[in-house]
Amino acid sequence: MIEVKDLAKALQGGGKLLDSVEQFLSSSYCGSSDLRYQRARYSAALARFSEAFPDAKKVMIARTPGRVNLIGEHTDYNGLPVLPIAICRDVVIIFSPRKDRRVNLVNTSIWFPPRSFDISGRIRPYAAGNWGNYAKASAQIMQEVSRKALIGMDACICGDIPFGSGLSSSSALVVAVATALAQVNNMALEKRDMAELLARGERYVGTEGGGMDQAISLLAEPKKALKIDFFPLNVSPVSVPEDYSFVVCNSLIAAEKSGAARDEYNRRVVECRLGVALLDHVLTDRARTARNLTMLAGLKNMSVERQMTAIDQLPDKPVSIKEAAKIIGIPLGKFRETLLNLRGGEVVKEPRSGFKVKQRVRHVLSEGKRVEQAVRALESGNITRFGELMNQSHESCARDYEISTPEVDALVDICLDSGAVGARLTGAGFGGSVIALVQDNAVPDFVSSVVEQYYHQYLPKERKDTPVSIVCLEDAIFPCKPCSGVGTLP
Ligand code: NG1
Repeated sequence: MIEVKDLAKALQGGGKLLDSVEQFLSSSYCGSSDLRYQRARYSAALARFSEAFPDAKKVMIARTPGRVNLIGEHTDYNGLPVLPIAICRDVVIIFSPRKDRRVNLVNTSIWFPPRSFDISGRIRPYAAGNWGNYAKASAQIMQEVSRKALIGMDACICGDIPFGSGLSSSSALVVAVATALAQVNNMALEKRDMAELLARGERYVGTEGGGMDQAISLLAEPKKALKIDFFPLNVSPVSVPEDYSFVVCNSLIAAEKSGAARDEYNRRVVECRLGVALLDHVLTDRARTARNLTMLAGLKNMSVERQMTAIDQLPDKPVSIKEAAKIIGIPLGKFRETLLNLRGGEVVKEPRSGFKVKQRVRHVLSEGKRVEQAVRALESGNITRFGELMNQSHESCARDYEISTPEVDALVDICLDSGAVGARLTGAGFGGSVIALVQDNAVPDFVSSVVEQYYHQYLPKERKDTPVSIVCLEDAIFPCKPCSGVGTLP
């Protein structure tokens, strides 16, 4: 642990911890923000920590980055790969162990009021949408895997990942709190195990997410994207072109994962499960040998042509679970239950109009292929091809998976018109951010053009309810290079 006073001195530019603190801070930025900014930010977090917990004299720090996914959307929970990078925006947690089981959290942002709870094997969640639920999610899963009763901590959180923007601020928070709890309880967990664990843990908040966000926040490497495979989790670093930036452009349409977007997300999960059941039926060979397909990933080694032939046999129109059970020829009761019950305990409502299976499966399988092609394009330095694949991915997300919005589509078009080699929505969708691939020396002109066309012209005209004038544009549009994953001090 480090003395609060020594940390404060180092953040002011002096004292015995200066070198180690500056080295730690520098892992937090990738050129778009400077050391001065990080010092000011950490100083504010330390001041807030000391104000809330004046008796704590020694602390530890962890930082966990947000991410942008370059390609591979809604593939992770289907067992197909993704290709994200960690970004320079992160969650910082300054913390100190307690003797009891209490977790006391304060936040430097007024949007997130203090939260306190006790760690136990069954922590009751706050109401949906409460930021404290992400900390509870971490505490509950960490307790689940520990043989002893975990002790709590006093902690201050300071994040600069814009929330509701598809940049995974929620998983960065989950990883930050879990990392801190692991430290104060001397739990030695491999990062890969922790990533799998926290993917499961975050389902506490009610979304049946895959494992991309937690994995990249923990395992990211500077200058590399990570191709992540699932079940089991496996990561392979992929170099990205050094003279290009990934520019994040927030549509400013909030993708709140605690509300309607969560229901839409979970519905996609059920649609994919239904796809698995129906494909298993149509692919069962003439000898009636069942293929035992459990995930869409089970079809990943099929050629594109064979995948398309299989998809062609799925019903064109949306299907109800009753209709699907009839097609497959199995009893309805158990089938409905296994499809609609999520692992976090939520039950998905069946839409009156039925589930759109065919187009969802078409997106997921084609997106899985695009990730493989995108990795090959990067490895061979074919940036134009990589950009084309980003554009195709967006098209598939918008048309088949229906996770875009008119604003996000308009922003993608504006990005391409402003000089991006490729542009697409990133993350769960339903609003959130677009990621654009832009050559470094073209970034300033690109940013001016998008600011003018989208933030000054399009958005105020189309969405009078979105207060662009009070948004800090540096938080809405910023270039990124791949950053490192979780860091701790000492
Ligand atoms: P975001 O954008 O952070 O809500 C979600 C899931 C990912 C992945 C993407 C879509 C969580 C925590 N994250 O990300 O696992 O499925 O959507 O590719 O649910």
